[in-house]
Amino acid sequence: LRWESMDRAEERLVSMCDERARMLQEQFGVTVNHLHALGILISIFHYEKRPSVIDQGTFAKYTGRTSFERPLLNGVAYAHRLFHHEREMFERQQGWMMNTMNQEVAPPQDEYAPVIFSQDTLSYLARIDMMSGEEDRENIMRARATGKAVLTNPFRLLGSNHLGVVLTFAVYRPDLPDDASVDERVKATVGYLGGAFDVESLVDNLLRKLAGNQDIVVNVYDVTNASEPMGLYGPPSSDDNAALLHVSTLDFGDPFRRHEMRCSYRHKP
Ligand code: WA2
Repeated sequence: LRWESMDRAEERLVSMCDERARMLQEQFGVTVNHLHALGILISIFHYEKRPSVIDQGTFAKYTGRTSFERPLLNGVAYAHRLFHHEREMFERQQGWMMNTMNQEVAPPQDEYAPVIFSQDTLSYLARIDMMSGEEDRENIMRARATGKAVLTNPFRLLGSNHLGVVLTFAVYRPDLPDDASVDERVKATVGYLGGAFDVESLVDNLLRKLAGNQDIVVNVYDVTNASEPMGLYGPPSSDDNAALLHVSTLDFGDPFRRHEMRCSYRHKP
C-alpha cells in the first residue's frame, strides 16, 4: 500500500512539474516570436523607409498596446548600432549624449549600441549604450553572429534589481540572405531589440496561479555549465534533501544555453 501511494505521489509531481515547464517554455516562445516580428517592423519602417516613420512616440505607443503579446517580458527597447566615426553627428542629431549603465558619459569605443526607442516600462534604458554592460554586451555579440534570440546568465536587472535574464535579437539590413555567414551577419547588423524576462516577478506570478502551487517547490536553473548550475527562480538549494525530485527540461531556444526545472514536494507526501 505504501509503495502504491508513493507511486501516485511521484506521478503527481511529474505531471505538475512538466505542466509548469511546458507552460513557461510556451510563453517564452510566444514572446520570442513577437520580438522577431517587431524586429522586422523596425527594419522596414525605420531603415527601409527614408526618412524613418518610427520615432520614440510611435514605438512606445505600439509596444505598450501590444505588451500582452510578450507576457513574460518587462518591456522592449531598441538599440541602434553606432560606429565611433558616426558618434558626433548622431549625438548632435538626437540632441543628447550617450550614457553608460553607470550613468557616466560613454567613453570612446569602436562601436556603441545606444537605446533610441523604449517601451515606457523601460524608459530608464533610453540613451544608454547597452554595450557598456557586460551581460548585454555579450548578448549583443552572440545575437548578431547567430541571428537567434539569445539569453544572458541570470543577473540583477537594471531598474527593478529583480533576478532575470535579458533576451536580445539582432536586426539586420533587409538584403541579408537566410544562409548568411557569421561575417556577413555581423556586417549587416543595424541594431538590437530586446528586453528582460523578469523571472522574479513575472514568472513567479505565472507559476503561482497554477493548481497545486502550495504543495511543490519549483526551481529553474541555467545549467549551461552542468557542474555549476545558476539559480534563476525559486528558493535557494531547496532540492538538496528532497526524497522525491523531478527534473523537467526547458528549451528557451538559445542553442548556447541549457535550462531545467526541478520540482519537489514542500512537505513529505
Ligand atoms: N532590458 C531590460 N532590463 C535590463 C537590460 C535590458 N536589456 N539590461 C539590464 N537590465 C535593448 O540588446 C538590446 C535589453 C537589451 C536590448
